[in-house]
Amino acid sequence: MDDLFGDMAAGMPEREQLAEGALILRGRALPLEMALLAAIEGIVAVAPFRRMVTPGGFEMSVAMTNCGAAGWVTDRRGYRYDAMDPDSGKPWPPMPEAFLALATEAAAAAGYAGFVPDACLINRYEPGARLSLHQDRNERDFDNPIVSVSLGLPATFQFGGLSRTDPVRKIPLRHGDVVVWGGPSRLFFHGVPALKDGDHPRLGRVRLNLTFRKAL
Ligand code: MD6
Ligand code: FE
Repeated sequence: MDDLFGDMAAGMPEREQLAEGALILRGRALPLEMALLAAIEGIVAVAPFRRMVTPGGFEMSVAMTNCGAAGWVTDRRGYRYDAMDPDSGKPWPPMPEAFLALATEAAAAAGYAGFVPDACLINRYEPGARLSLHQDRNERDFDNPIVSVSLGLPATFQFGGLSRTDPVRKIPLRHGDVVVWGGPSRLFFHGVPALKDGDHPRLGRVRLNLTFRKAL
């Protein structure tokens, strides 16, 4: 169920603080659902999803693409932001207006007024795909928050602390949920365990996640 009643029936408040500086806004992306999905189709037509290779030589189970002035990439040389799509040699597609509007509005609602992302990483999970516990630290400064939008199949989000061995909370993220985090929790470890199979009415057997950052 995507509606507010569904969330409330499931015991999920509309706003939930995860940690200092980190907030879940349940269903915040739903009003823009169609615009977001159309924009993603446009991006993927120019910069298709691909499974990148980690510096250690492992192919990631999550497929990725980007839009905006900078895109997150990984290969044998390391993790970094790059203005160019390495597969095409051309700039990443521009950030769609609906993306920018949602990221800016959600950040402001969470207390981060003036956030203007220049990078959006789009993650595609199929059943079994996972993202192991990590910190997001390839951005130039950590003063800006990250805005994260979940679409499609539900996932469990693992949210830890500043140390890899800190206890991890498990939070369900569903279609339309937005997480904003920055400040004291900006460098907290987090991950997504293997996606469970399912069939989402709009996206089928897929979860998409958009993460907006100020990377440059
Ligand atoms: C995901 N998200 O939800 C993976 N990182 O599929 C992330 O790794 C992430 O959601 C930084 C900030 C927000 C995030
Ligand atoms: Fe991350």
